Amino acid sequence: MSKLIIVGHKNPDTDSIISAIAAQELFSKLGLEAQAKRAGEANNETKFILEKLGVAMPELASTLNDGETVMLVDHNEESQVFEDLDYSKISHIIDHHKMSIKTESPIFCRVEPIGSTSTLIAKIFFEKKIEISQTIAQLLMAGILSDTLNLTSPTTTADDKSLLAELNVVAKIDVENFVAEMFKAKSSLEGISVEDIIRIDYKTFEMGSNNVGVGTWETTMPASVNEKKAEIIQALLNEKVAAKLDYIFFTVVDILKQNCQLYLVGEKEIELAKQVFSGDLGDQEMLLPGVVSRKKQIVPQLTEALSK
Ligand SMILES: [Mn+2]
Repeated sequence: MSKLIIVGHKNPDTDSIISAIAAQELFSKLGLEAQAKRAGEANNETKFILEKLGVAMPELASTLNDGETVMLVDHNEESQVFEDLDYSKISHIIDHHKMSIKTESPIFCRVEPIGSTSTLIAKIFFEKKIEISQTIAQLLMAGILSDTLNLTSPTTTADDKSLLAELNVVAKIDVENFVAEMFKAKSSLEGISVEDIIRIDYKTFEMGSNNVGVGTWETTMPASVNEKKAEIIQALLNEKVAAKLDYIFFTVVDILKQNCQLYLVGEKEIELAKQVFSGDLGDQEMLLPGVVSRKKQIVPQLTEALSK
């Protein structure tokens, strides 16, 4: 029998790591040999959650061994897949992003417009009536709360809310306290360099004929990041050149105030931002009230403008 390697996207966020761990549990209980891996260094929020719940960090994904196939969780875009992946080995996708990847043969695929991949894994547990351990229920709740910013992101659906409540019958956590601790860990800059700030939640996208990088830093303390704005903008400019990007953007999302500052590194970015968004333009930045989701409120709008 082949072994299923389960892995989330590069620059992994909490949902990407947790959905792999929970999928390992789910598919093992369904009788497959499954192992969760990660496609990069985990962030401080994810480290906090796994430590608190006593769960081991998955090992780094690498070249596949003979007889191994891959389940992609929380992504299906080529630019986000771990290095060294043989695309013919993709056998499953579980995701909540737009479809992008082409596979060489038919695969198992479950994609829904839902707040997190963790929500989707929880849904499959309940549909298949597979028993969920307390730890897995707690992990899945953390994944949902992280990706939906405690159910406030516009990506949040009714399923996220109802499955979160259903999971807590088993998980038994104090959600408000847990979320406050998670967001504190997410906002911590301990051990984080300026390069880390832009890399930790960073994705590249094809928009029309343009390659565009969009980094995000979600925080309850935007001032701690804004202090380093000049250095961050320089690091973004370096990345733009190194990766031959047409545009690079960065958002500092204020989780509590529900807005973001869009950092604008140069004239091209300023012009595009003026065309696409209606926020107040400041010094190399634009304030976007109500904008917290890269997936719903930044990327589609930029893509539309750059595809004309
Ligand atoms: Mn996700």
